[in-house]
Amino acid sequence: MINADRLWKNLLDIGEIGKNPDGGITRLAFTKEDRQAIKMVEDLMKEAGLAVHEDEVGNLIGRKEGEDSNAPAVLIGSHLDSVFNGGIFDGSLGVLAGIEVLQSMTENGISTKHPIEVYVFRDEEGCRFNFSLLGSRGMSGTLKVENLEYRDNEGISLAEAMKSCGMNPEEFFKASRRPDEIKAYLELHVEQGKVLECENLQVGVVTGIASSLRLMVTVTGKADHAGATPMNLRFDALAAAAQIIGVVEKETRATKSAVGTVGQIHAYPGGINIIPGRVEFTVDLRDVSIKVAQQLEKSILSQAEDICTQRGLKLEVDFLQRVPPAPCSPEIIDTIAESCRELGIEELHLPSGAGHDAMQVVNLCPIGMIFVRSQNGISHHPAEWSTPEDCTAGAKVLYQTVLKLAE
Ligand code: HGY
Ligand code: MN
Ligand code: MN
Ligand code: MN
Repeated sequence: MINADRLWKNLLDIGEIGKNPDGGITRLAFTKEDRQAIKMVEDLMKEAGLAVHEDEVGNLIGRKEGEDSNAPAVLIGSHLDSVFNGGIFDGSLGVLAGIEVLQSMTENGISTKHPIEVYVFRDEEGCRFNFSLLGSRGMSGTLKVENLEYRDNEGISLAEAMKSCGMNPEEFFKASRRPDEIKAYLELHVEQGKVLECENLQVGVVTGIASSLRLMVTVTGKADHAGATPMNLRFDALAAAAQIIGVVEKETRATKSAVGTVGQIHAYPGGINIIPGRVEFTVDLRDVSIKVAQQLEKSILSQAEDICTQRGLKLEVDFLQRVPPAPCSPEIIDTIAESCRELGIEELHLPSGAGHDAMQVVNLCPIGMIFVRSQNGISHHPAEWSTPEDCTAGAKVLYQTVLKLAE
């Protein structure tokens, strides 16, 4: 089976890269920290005896050959980039467990008909450029050239950041794989929620992944004197934005299933004694049902329009990304569940509220995901934690399932 101590040691080692004073990690795409983590994992892949290469969007790929090298490959993987001040398990667990599975197979003298590849997908979080799943879009052929024009808050574009890592962004399309090359994709990931913990279970079988809609909303009014301007003569962009943000929360709660978040807000010019003339804020909306997600989007945007019209302000909505919900393959769900039973691990079937690379790879092949319990359900935070025992249980289920899919 797998070498649990080696997996845990690698998790803690990679968790040191990009570590902040309060214990969180910041490893944004195409930064020094990101490159350091990629380098460490490249060395681990080589130690595991994998054939390693980086593709044209910066994905790192380690391949274990199959008895039939022309058979479609089984893919496993996840990401190494993080959010600002995030946790050490989000993404890294899936990458390191994938390498551990292949290294253990080789050490146990196990070969399979189908080749198996571990993917480290670049820029899954989309925290630096507000555009996520870059690597898995590139690999599944859904990346568009205009996507490389997204800029970070220093004005650096995705294309420029890729160039800074020695890549040629014009060749991004060469990263895409053909459907006939790939048999299935399997991702191990921390749950990032509280369901497994509430049920006191180590492992979850993911049934589907929620949609992801990301908006940049700009409200434009008129900056003016905070003291000399009577309330009825104001065009206050921040007061309007506050009303709209209240609508996001109210309408999302009313669905009883969706989630809605305003993670970033900037008011300009930003003086204590100036009425804000312009406000920019992000909206992140998700639901496992596309119907609920579309209805929610419509209701929020029409109320935002009304609020701005009544106040004589201008509303602009920039659609940063729209990814539909991704269903997991029933066959792979059954295979994961079978592995759990064989290992004596009780499993639970649940949807994923968090987004994952699997929601792009689903454009190429059937997908499956295995969750590991998150302590207090915390993630995207320094307190993100899963126990060595739970990580080992998840990695064992991954090992068992990969053997079945690749046999
Ligand atoms: O934002 C997400 O859902 C994921 O962590 N990328
Ligand atoms: Mn994440
Ligand atoms: Mn993740
Ligand atoms: Mn087969």
